Amino acid sequence: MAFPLSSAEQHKYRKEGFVVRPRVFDPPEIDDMRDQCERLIERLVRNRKTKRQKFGSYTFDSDMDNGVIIKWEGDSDVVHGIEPFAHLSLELKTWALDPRFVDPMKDLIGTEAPMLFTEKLNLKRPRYGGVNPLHQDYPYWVQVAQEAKDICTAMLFLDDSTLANGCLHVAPGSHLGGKWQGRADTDRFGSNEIDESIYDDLDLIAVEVPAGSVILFGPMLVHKSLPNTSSKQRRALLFSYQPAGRRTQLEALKEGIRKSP
Ligand SMILES: O=C(O)CCC(=O)C(=O)O
Repeated sequence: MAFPLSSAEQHKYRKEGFVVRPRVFDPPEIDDMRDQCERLIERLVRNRKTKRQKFGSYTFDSDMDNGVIIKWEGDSDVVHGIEPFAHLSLELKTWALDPRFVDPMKDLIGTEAPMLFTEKLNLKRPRYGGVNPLHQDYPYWVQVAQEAKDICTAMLFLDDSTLANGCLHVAPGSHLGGKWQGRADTDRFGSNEIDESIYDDLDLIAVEVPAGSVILFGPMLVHKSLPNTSSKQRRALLFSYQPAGRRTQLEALKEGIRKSP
């Protein structure tokens, strides 16, 4: 393996629940991915005028012709994100198979052949990009995946990610505390969001990273991100892997099983 986890990274992952690898991809590679992402978004949302539904903090639009969920910034025409999308872009699917993603996943998941469970493109557009509320991925996935506990995510930042444009915040060690308590003041989907008022001693750190950096984390890590109040983009690709042969998010969508955040 060319990019396995070092023993220091394995230690940090066990203790804190995440690992940061700065500048894994170089600027021309990031340019290519940004370009593919923008083309895909343009193709999916051009002239789209379908009914949207609000669940928890999100506004959804299910595009079942393309097998993709589009998340919008409320009722605006600004896209918040899409999922899953590997079946819609051979180029982005090929990037997801890059050993810089797959090699560390072999160590994290403990499998020789990690395969994609789902893929998200999260956009925080300048001045519009909204919040991703405090959550663990596990409760969203537990009804969709065959073994949600085995899914790990590589989040690649396509832009410099700062406090101002909505970088990721993580709670080190939070993955060791089981499932955190969800909101009781919203719909069933929204109850997957963590009730922040219960955890007033929550210790979140902001992970500011340059474009091309990757954060690796598991399904129990508590994390969130804030709105983009800057004039700069904050785009990120999240590739989530699991052992081969298990149901994917796309298959679950086609079978009518619930969506994820
Ligand atoms: O894009 C972000 O900042 C948040 C990512 C995340 O937590 C998610 O999509 O579930």
